[in-house]
Amino acid sequence: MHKLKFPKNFLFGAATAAHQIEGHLNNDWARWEKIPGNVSDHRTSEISADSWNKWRQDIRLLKNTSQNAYRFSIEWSRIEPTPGFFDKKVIGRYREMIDELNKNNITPMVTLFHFTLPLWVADIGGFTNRKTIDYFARFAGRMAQEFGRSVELWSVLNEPNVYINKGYFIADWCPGKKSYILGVKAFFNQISAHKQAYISMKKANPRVKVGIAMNMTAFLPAGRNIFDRILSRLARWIVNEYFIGRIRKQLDFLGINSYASYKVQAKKPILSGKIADSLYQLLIEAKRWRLPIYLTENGTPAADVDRQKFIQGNLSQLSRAIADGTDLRGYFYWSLIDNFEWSSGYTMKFGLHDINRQPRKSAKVYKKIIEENSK
Ligand code: IFM
Repeated sequence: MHKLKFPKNFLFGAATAAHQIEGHLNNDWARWEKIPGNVSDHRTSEISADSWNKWRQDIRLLKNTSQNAYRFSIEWSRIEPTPGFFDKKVIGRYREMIDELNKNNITPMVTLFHFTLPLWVADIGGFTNRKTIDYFARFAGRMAQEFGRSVELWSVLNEPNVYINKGYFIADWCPGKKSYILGVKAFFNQISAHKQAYISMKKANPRVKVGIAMNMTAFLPAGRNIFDRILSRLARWIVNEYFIGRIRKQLDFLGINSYASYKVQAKKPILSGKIADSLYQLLIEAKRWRLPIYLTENGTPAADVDRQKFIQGNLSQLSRAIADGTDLRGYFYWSLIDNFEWSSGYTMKFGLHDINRQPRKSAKVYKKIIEENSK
């Protein structure tokens, strides 16, 4: 494979989320996943990869594969299990982990909402209740105060568009409330929650860089006719751009989670096929925001041979986008390790490592690319 080109200090990392790897949680998803029928393999996140206890092993996996960054989430329900009570022991445990990452020259990027809520927040209606905006901003400010000196990068909300779609429109994820009215309310309250979180985080520590991890889909018109072109532009605006446009002034960087691409046509089926270099396309489109960009997630649950090609192919698209002027600062593969994939339980395996932390060949392929491109 030819040498790719990445800027000096480029972050090569992997991503996880607390609920998917830590185990031992008592939040709204933990309650929801126990209801029969909600998770396809009838399993729960109860133990998962047990990263709450085995986090040192996770850092070792990062080290062994030469990664220099780790995106993970801090679990609100652990830190603030009841309103206004911030658990010092839990904060201390996350601090230990963050310090260990920094000691190993692994840059942390921290997410504050990755689909789960403390029970006391869920029980007032979660993001459908405007009070949650203030509670979330208070939590975010406190986290910036606690960790702001050791964590610069914050992908505050993870995939608000997916959360609303799956939680309220399709309703096959927690909170599983099928209602367009509630979904739209939660969507706009998340916009406000991001803005308020930005204010309280900057107040607590002006040094923090506040971003988002937005799930973005590449769309192209299937044909050259005007209808396909309008529809494709509309899809891009709704899925990728609207939320970002509303919080643009409260963003220090843009995080993109990329999994899907579609050709769009006015006749059925509306979504008609994939796009070959969708990552490249997304990155070029994202230049319009004039922000530093991180690929905060990108991964595949396919067989490992395909994952190896996926990583090679996608990193070469990134290198091309950088050469064409994208201010891309880092890439986080999803995921470091197999984990609890929401309503699919453990049936989808995205990991560079299996759940017992054994490396797959793709972990070695990634390591090789990182080493060759960090010289
Ligand atoms: O596992 C999820 C993650 O929580 C959010 N982004 C997509 C991943 C794979 O489906």
